Amino acid sequence: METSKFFPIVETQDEGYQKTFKNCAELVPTLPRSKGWWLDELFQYQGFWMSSFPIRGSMLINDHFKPRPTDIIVATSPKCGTTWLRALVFSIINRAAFDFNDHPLRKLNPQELVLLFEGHIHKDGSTSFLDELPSPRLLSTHIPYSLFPKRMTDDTSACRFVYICRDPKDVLVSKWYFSNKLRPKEVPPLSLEEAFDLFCKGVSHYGPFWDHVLGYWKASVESPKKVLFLTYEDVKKEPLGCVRKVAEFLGVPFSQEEENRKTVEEIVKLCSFESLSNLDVNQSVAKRSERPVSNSDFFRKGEVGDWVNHLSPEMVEKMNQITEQKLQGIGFNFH
Ligand code: PAP
Repeated sequence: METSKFFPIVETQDEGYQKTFKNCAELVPTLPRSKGWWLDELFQYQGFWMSSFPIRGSMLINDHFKPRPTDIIVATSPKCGTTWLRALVFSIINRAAFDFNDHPLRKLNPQELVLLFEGHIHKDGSTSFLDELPSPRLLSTHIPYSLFPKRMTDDTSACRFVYICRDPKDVLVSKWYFSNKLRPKEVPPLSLEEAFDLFCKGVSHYGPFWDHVLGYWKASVESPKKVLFLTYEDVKKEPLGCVRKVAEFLGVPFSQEEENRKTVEEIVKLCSFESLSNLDVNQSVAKRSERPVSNSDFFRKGEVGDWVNHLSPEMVEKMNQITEQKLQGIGFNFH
C-alpha cells in the first residue's frame, strides 16, 4: 500500500507499480512548487506545472503502458474543449454501433465515457484495467507531448493523438470560473487578477499553456499522420469539416452512404454545446468523492471570445504579447 502524503492511496500488489510509486513519492517533495488554483499544490515536473496526481500518472505511463497501434489519445490543455472533443471522437469511431436517439452520450458525461489516461492508469494498482479495454482504446489526456514515452511518440504506428487548443484568453476565463467552483467554501474566491498572474507565469495545470500547445503543434508538423492539431475556434466555425477531418485522420472516413444519411450532421448536433448541456445527465450537480466536480461544471457558456466580457485592455495586451512571443515563427497563432 502506498501512503505518501501527496497522493491518494492505491492498493497494489504489482511490484512494478510499487517501484514507480516509490520513485514518485521520493521525487515529488524535491520539485519546485507553487500554490495551485484551488487547494492543490503544483509541482514543476520536466518543465510543466502539474499536481502530484498526474505526475504519478505520467510516470506510470512511461514505466508500464503498452501502446497498441489502434490507440487513440484525445489530448488538450485543460479548458480547451476536452469534453467536446471526447464526445466527437467517441461518436465518430463508434458511429456504427449506436443509434443517435439512444446513444451512450445521452446517459453519460463525455468525461465518464472517455476516461482520463493519467487518472485511470492508477485505477486498479496495475495495468490490468487498461490492458483489458477492447481496441480501439480511446483515452483522454492533459499530459504534454514531451512527457509521453518515446515508444508512443517516436513510433509512428504506436498510437494517434487528436489535440485541440483554444485562445488562451478564453482558456483563462474558463479556468478561472472552474477553479472557483472547485475551491472549498471556506477559502476566499480566486480573483481574476491572481488567476491572470499565475496563468501568464505559466503556473497553471499542465502549463505553461503555450509550451503545451507548442509541443503538440511541432509534433503535428513533424508527424501529421500521428498528431492531428485542431483549434476550438475552427471546430466552432466549421464543425462538419472538422468532424470529417478527424474521421479521415483516424482512418475511418465517412462513406457516401453515411454522407447521404447525414451522419456527420447527426454527430455535430449530438455533440453541440446546446445538445449536451441540456441532457439530464449533464445538468446533474451531484459530486463524487473521487471527482470533486459535477457533470454540469464542464458546461458553462461554450462560446468563442467570452474574454471580452472579463479581461481589461491591459490584460488583453499582455496576454497577446506573450502569445505572439511564444508562438513566433512557428506557422500557427490564435487569430
Ligand atoms: P476540462 O479541461 O476540465 O476537461 P474542457 O471540456 O476542456 O474542460 O473545457 C470546458 C470548456 O468547454 C467550457 O468553456 P467555457 O467555460 O468557456 O464555457 C465549456 O463550456 C466548453 N464546452 C463543453 N462542452 C462543449 C461543447 N459540446 N461544445 C463547445 N464547448 C463546450
